[in-house]
Amino acid sequence: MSVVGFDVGNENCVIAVAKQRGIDVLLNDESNRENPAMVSFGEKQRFMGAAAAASATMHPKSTISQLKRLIGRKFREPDVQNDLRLFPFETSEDSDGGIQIQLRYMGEIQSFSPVQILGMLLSHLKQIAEKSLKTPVSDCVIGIPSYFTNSQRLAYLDAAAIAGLRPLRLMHDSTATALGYGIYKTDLAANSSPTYIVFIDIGHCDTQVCVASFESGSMRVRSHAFDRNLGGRDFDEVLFNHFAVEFKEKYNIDVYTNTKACVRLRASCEKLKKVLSANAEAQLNIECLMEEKDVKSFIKREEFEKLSAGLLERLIVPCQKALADSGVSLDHIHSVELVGSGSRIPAISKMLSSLFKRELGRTVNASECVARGCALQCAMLSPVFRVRDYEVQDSFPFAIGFSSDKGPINTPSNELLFPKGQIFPSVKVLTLHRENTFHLEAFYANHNELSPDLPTQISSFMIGPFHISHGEAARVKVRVQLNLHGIVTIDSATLIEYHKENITSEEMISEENHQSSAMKDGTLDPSSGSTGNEPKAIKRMEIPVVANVSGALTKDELSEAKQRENSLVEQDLKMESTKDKKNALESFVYEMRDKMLNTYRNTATESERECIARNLQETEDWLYEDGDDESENAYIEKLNDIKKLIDPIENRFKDGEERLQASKDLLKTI
Ligand code: ATP
Ligand code: K
Ligand code: MG
Repeated sequence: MSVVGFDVGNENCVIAVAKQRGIDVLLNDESNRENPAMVSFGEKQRFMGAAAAASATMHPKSTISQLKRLIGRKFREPDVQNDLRLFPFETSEDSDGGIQIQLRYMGEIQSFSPVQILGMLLSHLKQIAEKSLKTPVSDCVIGIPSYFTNSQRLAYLDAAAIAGLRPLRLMHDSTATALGYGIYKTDLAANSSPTYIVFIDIGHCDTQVCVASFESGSMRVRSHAFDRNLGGRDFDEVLFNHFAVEFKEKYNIDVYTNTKACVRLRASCEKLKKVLSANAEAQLNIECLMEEKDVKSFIKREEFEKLSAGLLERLIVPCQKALADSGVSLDHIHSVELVGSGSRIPAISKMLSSLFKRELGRTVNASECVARGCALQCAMLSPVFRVRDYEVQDSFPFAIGFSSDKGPINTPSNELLFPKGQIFPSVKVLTLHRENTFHLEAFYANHNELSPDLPTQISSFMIGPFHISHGEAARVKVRVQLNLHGIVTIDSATLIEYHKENITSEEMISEENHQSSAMKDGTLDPSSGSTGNEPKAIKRMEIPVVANVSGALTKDELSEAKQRENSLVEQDLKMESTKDKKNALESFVYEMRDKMLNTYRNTATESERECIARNLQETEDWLYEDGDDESENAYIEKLNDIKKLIDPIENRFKDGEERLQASKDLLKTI
């Protein structure tokens, strides 16, 4: 069983694996370490990763990228609408307000949810890993942005399940980076006070900042901050808009009205941006962009930097926020590590090093750190692997509150159930005074932290039914968890009845020390987390909990999605083997044509030669016309037909060769 980490980016995916001697990044078929995060639908088969990227400009409307932007989101959210305007593929709203992607496949328009498409991508990454490692891959850790909501996290788990993966943890990208940084840095242990590091990850669509502290044998995330809508692609867009305006004037074309032109110009602007990272100026040349016009232009790095001044300015915000939330002052920061390929723009590091008043650290592999950290975490969580003891404490970036039919539930100090910055996984036990079925509601408590257009609701739970015999003396203990994935669950609800005269316990919230509770046998210890002196229970009973979770697939939906994925895989395999058969026929035609002219020249009669030459020509013509897109069997039959004509000649030739050899051998013995 392998131990694998996946960084699924909006643009690039990286796969890392833990081996005894360290972490390796896996290569794909093209020998690249990064895999384009794309899925493309051809007429009769899908293409993934590098193959999908190759068909993106040819089939813009059926090539899906930047999946993380859509996963676990609702169609009408303004952020989503903004993204959809940029995407070349068609979408619509489903009956639950979710997103459906429409594209042509097998001769008709078909719909897929972002979860299904992410499942395809994950399954592709899984295949690359399995091929490279030559073992099945299932246990894994997958990186996610720290700002993902409960539904986005659930959607990731569903997509992983469709792909046949078992995530041991969905891990915040920056936490993974920090783990990879800290575990090998034994010098951090030498200091008596913690070492504070800032990690800044600028990806294709987002920016994530985190402050982490390192001590001997442990690390702890102090804060996460982010800008969900600021990444490399925004710099591409600056160039795109600049040239769109220029081309309108210069060539009188409006690229905004033409999907293919948009896709091509965007791709060229991204390339241009990369050129400008290493050069002071860059040329743009696109043949036949639209209306049969070739376009040409040129830009200096200076001008690009001026155009992106507003974006650079925005980068400051999450950096300052992370620092402020961590409570660590700038002069206590040991180093600032810049990662994510979006950060390769020179103006970005210039701006950040003046903001943090120092040279930026470059200890971390900027494009592989997330996957490497995930693989390490997977090794730590996997029972089959031994890693040195190292404690990872992550903190949750959103405050989570609970309310019941009776109103909000707060701690005695009037705090929320999981305040912002809560170290997780975390278990809290609610002790409530209820006499029959009740509801609990989990929600993100601070709308501003969340992004104004995301729903604050997380899940609702129905606890019950139950019956009590001693009204006053009964309490319900609800075990609430913010789990390793950052998902809110209710693990259990227990009805506990006491002797009436004994009851002292009021409604309360207590924190469960999950290390010690793990050693108990799963039943709830009434004293856990409380100050002790609790009365003896006379009766305890498990109460059913029904969760109404928004964002997750039901069991039936999940198995349906898995089935659909299986039949898509089958169709892909069928098309692959059809292609192989077609190629085999084609090369057989060329090989035989050559042999008939050379090797078999003297073995075949003239009429045989003519007949076969005619047949080979006919087959070749067929391959380019009617036979261009035929069934696997059609190619096999054609191949057999020609073989039947050639076999007698081949046999005669072999006999001749054998006789020749025999006479040679005879000569030698004489
Ligand atoms: P996300 O983290 O948003 O999910 P991702 O992890 O796929 O996305 P990265 O691979 O870290 O993103 O970065 C991709 C971005 O980096 C793209 O916008 C790409 O254009 C940009 N990029 C790559 N190389 C360079 C370069 N040399 N100069 C400038 N930008 C670059
Ligand atoms: K990446
Ligand atoms: Mg990334």
